[in-house]
Amino acid sequence: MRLSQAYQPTLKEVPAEAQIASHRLMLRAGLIRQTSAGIYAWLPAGLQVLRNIAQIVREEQNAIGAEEILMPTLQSAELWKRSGRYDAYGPEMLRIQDRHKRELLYGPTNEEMVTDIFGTTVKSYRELPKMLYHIQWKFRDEIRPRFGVMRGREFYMKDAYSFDASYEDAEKSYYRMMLSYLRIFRRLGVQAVPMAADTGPIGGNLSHEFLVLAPTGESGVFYNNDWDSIDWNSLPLDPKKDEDLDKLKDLVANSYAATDEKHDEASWAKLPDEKRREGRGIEVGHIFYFGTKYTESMGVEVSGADGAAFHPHMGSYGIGVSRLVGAIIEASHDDAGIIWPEEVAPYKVALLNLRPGDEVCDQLCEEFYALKPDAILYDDRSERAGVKFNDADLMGHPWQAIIGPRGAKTRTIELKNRASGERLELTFDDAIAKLGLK
Ligand code: 5CA
Repeated sequence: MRLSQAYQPTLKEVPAEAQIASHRLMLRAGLIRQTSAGIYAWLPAGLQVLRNIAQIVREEQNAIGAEEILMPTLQSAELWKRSGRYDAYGPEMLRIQDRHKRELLYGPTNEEMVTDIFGTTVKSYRELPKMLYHIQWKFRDEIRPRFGVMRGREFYMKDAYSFDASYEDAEKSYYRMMLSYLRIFRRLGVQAVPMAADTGPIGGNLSHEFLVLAPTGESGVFYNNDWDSIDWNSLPLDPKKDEDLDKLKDLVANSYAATDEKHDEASWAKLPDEKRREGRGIEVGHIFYFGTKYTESMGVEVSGADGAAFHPHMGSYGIGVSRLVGAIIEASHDDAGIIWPEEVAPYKVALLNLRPGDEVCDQLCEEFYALKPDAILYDDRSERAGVKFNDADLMGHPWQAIIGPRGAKTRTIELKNRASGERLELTFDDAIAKLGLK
């Protein structure tokens, strides 16, 4: 994309309404605009990041055998009356009436709807297990929406739902999902630690939240630093193998991690000093096992091997996709701007032409840009070099390729790594090889 043509309205001033770095940077870099309290429009670069995150989530969910569906945002109040949650959910639920005076609501989550769909389509234990997910907008009329997309009223969530024949099977689905989550967060370039959690209005008795470690997080966290070093994507754990899921369960049970709400001083005291890590975290995911809570209340049964009907066991598993955009920035930025992890960045490379109008400079830039226009944001604006450097740092693409009139004569490019600040002077060919653009 050519920046001279791109719709990326950056702000020079620091927006007064934004209290935390990610919110400020998302507004300044032109990723989002607020349209009303807690509701945002996503501009091209922000939308690209949102899509990149959703795509990684999708790939890792598919890898454990979950199947994607798409349920609507609007739901019938009837469904929620069947489960008993219509009144229980309270003022966070946005309730709507249609022209026939039928009660609808903008879905805050989809347990009822997916249970109903499952119940009308799956009849036998032979069809189990089933794991369905969708990535869809949700609405919760938060009393105090704040911190930009971190606590919005309308937000984008991946929610998955598992259906199993027994507690044992459901527990396997739960840990299979946990492994998928650990892999997702690692690919997103953030470190997220699962911590035992309360279940709140979703219900159930087995639950973990995933916290991304960031100094501005809302929760205090205490954890064993073994969590820091595990690369979940290269660890040979196979989500299809029960014994590997048992290994994960043991690992979670034996590596202390808790938010301040659940922190247990006695267990913490047993950890040697050098293993203890304290910090703050942002909740980016939450998983629940709640047994037959919804299948019972909504009267959903399937027939068992012995012919007798039973209520399938369920779990639900959420990831805050839009919140993650903010959380990633909280975990990865500096005073100059955003530092995007490679897999989520809107573009891999910002190409800075330091002297538009200089024939040699323009030519080399065009040659570079033509290699992969989808991966390159080409700053071809007639701005001063300083402005381009600042904007590139603000927007946070993993690499900056800097071409000036002097270097252009010898086909030399300067590469700057946004995260480390490292600078390399390379020939054109070496630079494009280094960036994998060839
Ligand atoms: N039904 C379950 C699992 S699918 C559920 O709704 N869980 S949740 O309430 O914990 O939400 C899942 C994730 O959505 C949270 O971990 C958080 O990352 C994100 N989330 C929740 N509320 C908001 C909000 N107001 N703004 C942005 N993200 C949110």
